Amino acid sequence: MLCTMAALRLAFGWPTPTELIFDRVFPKLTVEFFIGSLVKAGGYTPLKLRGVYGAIGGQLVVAAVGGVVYAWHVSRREKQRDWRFVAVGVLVVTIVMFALLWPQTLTNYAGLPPATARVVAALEMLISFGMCGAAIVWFHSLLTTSRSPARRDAGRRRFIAVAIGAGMSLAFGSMLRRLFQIGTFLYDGRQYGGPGVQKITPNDQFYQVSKNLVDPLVARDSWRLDIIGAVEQPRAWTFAEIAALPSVEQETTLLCISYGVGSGLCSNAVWKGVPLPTLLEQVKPKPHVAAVLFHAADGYYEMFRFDKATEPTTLVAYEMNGEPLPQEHGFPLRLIVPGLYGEKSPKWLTRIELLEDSDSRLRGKYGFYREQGWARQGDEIPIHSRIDAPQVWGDHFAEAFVVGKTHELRGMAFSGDNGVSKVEISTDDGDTWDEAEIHQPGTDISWSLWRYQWMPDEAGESQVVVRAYDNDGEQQISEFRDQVPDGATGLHRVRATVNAA
Ligand SMILES: Nc1nc2c(c(=O)[nH]1)N[C@H]1C(S)=C(S)[C@@H](COP(=O)(O)O)O[C@H]1N2
Ligand SMILES: [Mo]
Repeated sequence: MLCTMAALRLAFGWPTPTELIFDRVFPKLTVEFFIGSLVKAGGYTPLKLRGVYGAIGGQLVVAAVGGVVYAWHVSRREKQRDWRFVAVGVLVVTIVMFALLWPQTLTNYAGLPPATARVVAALEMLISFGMCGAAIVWFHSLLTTSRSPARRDAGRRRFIAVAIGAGMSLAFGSMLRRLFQIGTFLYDGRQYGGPGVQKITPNDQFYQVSKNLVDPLVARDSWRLDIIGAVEQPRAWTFAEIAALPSVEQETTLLCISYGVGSGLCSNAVWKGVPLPTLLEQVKPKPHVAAVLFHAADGYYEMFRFDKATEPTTLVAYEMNGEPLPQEHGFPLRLIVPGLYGEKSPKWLTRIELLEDSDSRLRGKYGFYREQGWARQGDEIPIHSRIDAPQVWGDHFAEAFVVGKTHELRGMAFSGDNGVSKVEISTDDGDTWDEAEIHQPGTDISWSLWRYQWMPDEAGESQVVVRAYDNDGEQQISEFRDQVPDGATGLHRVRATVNAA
């Protein structure tokens, strides 16, 4: 059964029940429980791995119980085997699992359109649970010795059973290794920061956040994007149809709600794509549309208010810094939603659903992260600023400053979707402030890079602090707030040691 699941996942991107169960359960956890487990496991990757081993163990236990029940049934009926009993069992388990996992059955890691994805998910379960049933019958008949004439034969049969079992374990192990190699473990949580920060983040250094064990590898030709729900004319587009529409190029910064003050889950790129309003015009939204709910190939779903979807800077993007969207950033197409936390910019987008204000999903909280309790207080990014250079280690500069010498401080400032008008630096823990130079200004929806020449005039310890203002002159919030669950606020403070010349 496990071999079948792994093979279907590797060859065709069919979702494994393990992944569907994870995604079904994850939104039901509270954000506090999730972060607590993550910290206990020592990070998101170790937590994901624990989940995988737990799930594999769990499936072995369930299959073993199935085997025991079958053996008990067969011996009670004094039969040699009973295919009917197994077939009914497999069907019942498939139906129950499919019903329990219904919302997640849209998942297809090759990017099949949602309706087909549902059929494929059902087929996957039927085939892999069927494999389990067949293996139980077959191993049982190999291992039952009551009717075999000679003891020698029984020994031989046992040997064959063990050899096949071992061979399958080896095959499963190697498929698991392959899945691990293409898994998110190597890049999920990648951060971008430090003295090397450039205005435009290179694609391979762009920060990365994924809920998945193995990210989708979408087949662009069979992939479709559809818009359904409260619209007059629902429709689906092929990739070529979207690429043929008038496009824009737009520099936009993304920032994850898990961005901690001074950390690196934030990057900036030039995205090319089609403004979402262009697609919305074609489907004619009904008058009382209040929100957009989107779905992705990995079963990810989130929503945001409708007026954000009608802004010309909300894009369906297919290029990043002049290249096709990299796989880990949402190939072939993702949403770019300026001003909202990164979780509202779905990658591997497959479906957009417009919801009327009467939709019950609006009143309950709905969304992969929203259900957990992230962004309860709103999904808009507040003003942020960060010191990137000289090199910072934890809460202090890596190297000491020298009295009378000029040192260049550098960093970024970002306000979501309201530009950056001013950046100020304090070298005395916020007692006095001096304006920094914005030498690489951004747009309303992208970060600005600033620099400041500091010549310390006395030796000792001090705190360097940065704060920014947006285009309305609003000042960055200085009160510290943890990133969990509503996103961080507070100023980036870095301890500096100043030595005498
Ligand atoms: N389909 C899908 N979209 C997704 C996610 C995901 O796991 N699956 N993660 C979200 C989160 S939490 C963030 S912060 C951004 C990260 O985008 P990036 O990895 O391209 O930087 O993608 C968002 N879109
Ligand atoms: Mo995120």
